[in-house]
Amino acid sequence: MTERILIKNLSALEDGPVRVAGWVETVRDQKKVQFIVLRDETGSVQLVNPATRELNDEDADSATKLEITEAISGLAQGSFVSIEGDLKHDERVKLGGIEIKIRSLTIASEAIPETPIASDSSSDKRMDWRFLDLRRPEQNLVFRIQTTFEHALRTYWIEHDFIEVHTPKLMASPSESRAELFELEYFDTKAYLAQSPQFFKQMAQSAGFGAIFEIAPAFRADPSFTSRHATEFTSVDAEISWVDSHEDVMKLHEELLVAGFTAVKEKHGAAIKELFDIDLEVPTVPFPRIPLAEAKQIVADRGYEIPRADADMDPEGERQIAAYVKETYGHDFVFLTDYASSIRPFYHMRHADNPELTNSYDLIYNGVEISTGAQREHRIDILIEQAKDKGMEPEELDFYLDFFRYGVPTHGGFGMGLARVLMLMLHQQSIREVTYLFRSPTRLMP
Ligand code: AMO
Repeated sequence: MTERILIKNLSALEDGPVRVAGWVETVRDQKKVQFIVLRDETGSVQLVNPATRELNDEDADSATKLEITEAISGLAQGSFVSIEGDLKHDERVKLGGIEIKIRSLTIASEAIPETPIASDSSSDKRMDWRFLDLRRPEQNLVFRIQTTFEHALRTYWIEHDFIEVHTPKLMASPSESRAELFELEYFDTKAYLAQSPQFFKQMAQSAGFGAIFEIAPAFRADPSFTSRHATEFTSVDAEISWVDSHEDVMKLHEELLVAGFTAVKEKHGAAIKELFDIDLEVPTVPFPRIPLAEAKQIVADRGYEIPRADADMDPEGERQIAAYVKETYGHDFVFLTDYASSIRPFYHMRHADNPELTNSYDLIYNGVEISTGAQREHRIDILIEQAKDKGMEPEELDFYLDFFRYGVPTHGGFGMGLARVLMLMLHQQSIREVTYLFRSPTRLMP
């Protein structure tokens, strides 16, 4: 059998025999001629078949032609077929200026004619039928972009001597807080699903790994239904040794994002414009940095009062500060820095001259938090004090505290939600649109 050609590569070929395979998008069955639009994972192409409606003694091939015609007449949208035929360039063909005249057709799998979802189906219905929803070209592009983005991050990390780690997702203790924790039976004891790789990325610092990264699932038993929360999400994590402050972490973070966005723009910029009508911008460095207290004042001056002054920015506050940053610096990203220790985890280093503040940041992109980063407290006595300060029992954390008892460099890092980056990059309403299979308090299927 001739080699299968991806549809995107057809236009570069000369007229002649080809084989393509994919699923049937539409069939137009006219009396004298039949048209199929066939789509594969790279694009769509028009197939044409001059219809043979009855046997003709003068044509030795008429039985085969009749069979093909009848097969096409009965083809349901969504069926997967393989076609051999003759490629012809023809400017009059609207779809890419090429057409394939069918010589043979093999049906790999017939679809049920009634498709369960349509373009106006609700998001929930589409999620129920995610495999069909994913056939949309926009969805296909999302996951190509994700692949390119992750590849670019990995390339950056490898070029900068990072080590990739795979930390366990089954844990004996919570990694972030007692809230939002999935607990499960683990033989005759309890286990928890990792909320982040936090403790184990810090362990790598004590192990002398220097700089590490991980892209892996994280779990949060978050009962809320928002556009930015999932109960399982892909977390992009990095941790580096020998930082002087969170500034070193932010520098890494922005360089990494520039690498990711540059690769996505180069490879998919035209498709993003075509399918999402977005001119993707590669951010410039340095990203603006604003201390959280100052950001809250800016937002207040714009007339928005954050509901709890002692708390984190709320979503509207994030939108307001992003609007300010866009107007003032023309930038889509902003680091909000120096969060109050009262709203940060015990492992964040506090300011030497003001323990009320931490060496930490959140990164906001197009008005939504995509990441948290910090310099970590590496001095065991202070770390224990900070844990107690947060009402934690140091005994429970002993395995973690050991990492700091046998020598550890200064260090810091960040965790970033992959789906949030994609959602904001592609102006989507929710992370569920850019998550392969979304998990929420009420969604465990498919
Ligand atoms: P944090 O809890 O802020 O920090 O999480 C880091 C980033 O992970 C993403 N994220 C989520 N994405 C989807 N659904 C969720 N339920 C969800 N929760 C978090 C967000 C968020 O900014 N250990 C620290 C990071 C660090 O300091 O290295 C941590 O987990 O994009």
